[in-house]
Amino acid sequence: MTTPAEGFARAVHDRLSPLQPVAAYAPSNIALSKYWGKRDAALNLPLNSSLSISLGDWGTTTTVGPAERDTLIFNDKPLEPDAPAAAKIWRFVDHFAGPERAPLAITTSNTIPTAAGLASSASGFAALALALDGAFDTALAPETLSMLARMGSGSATRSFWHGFAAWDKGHATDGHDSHGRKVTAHNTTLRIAIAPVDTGPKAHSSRDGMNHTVATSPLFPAWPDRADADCAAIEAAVTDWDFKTLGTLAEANALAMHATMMAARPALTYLKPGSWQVLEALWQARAQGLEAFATMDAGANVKLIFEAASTDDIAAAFPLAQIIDPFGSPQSVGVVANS
Ligand code: 2P0
Repeated sequence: MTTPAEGFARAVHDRLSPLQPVAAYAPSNIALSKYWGKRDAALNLPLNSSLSISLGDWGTTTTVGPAERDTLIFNDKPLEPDAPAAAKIWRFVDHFAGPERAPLAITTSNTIPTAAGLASSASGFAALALALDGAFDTALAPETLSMLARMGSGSATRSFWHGFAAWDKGHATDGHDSHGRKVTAHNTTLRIAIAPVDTGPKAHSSRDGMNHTVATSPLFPAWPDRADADCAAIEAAVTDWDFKTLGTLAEANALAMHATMMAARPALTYLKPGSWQVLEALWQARAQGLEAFATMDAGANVKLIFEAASTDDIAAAFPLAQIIDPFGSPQSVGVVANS
């Protein structure tokens, strides 16, 4: 069995003091083909591959630098080291820089509007890995940083690139081949709209939700192969740019993931009546010719997928939705400034 500490030690050989404060940016992402279920909980190894679109300038900026004692500022508020979110972050830092590391000051802030109700662990762990790489001058490749960020949060593997990214599940028991990679598309017309349904904290973390689904859902055994097939077909639809196939498969994949959860015992659902209202409205609009599709994650909000030409129709049909252009001159991924 490989431990996370061994996984990190293989990639980060030197135990250095941070040279300088470094800020790094990583975008959040939304899966078009979902990650749901782990084959190794300690290393965060998935049972299936997944594919996402990054959210441009919706993401996280994190600064890491030398300090007299460990401090962590999260969205302008100091976080005590034993708060659950802080403990996860410091564990990651200890793995990266070694338990004997010098004290660090970490400041992290999200540009994702709170009202969007999106989780930020994906961009958070990606930005942290990029900032640590800069501060310790380890100069690791994005794929290696993605592999390390996976041990903070699985979806972070896909937050190292703008545009489309795939997380190949890999086969090695030590997880070295389970990381993200950029998927190049020649088309930049994809747009996302977040239809807010419930922006409060969720009752079940996605980590607990997926573990419960794997352990108890009689529908789960059908999921990993189905999800891998969807992922490959969605990647082909991205590279060939077949938007209708992409959207149709993404919506079906999301509903299949939610079906595995609803069949869990006891049942688990992140969707609320408002989620179904958005879906009904979408399906009615689609029957009348609007080419748009939906995807939902471990929360009640519905994300609409469409092409730029449908933006006005989406804004009219879903006036509360926040529209994101993933390709609109976002801040570059990686180190942004020496502060
Ligand atoms: C995804 N989700 O592919 C899926 C779809 C939620 C639903 O990745 O346990 O926070 O830290 O690896 O990455 C959310 O799970 O879970 C997620 P951990 P993570 O985006």
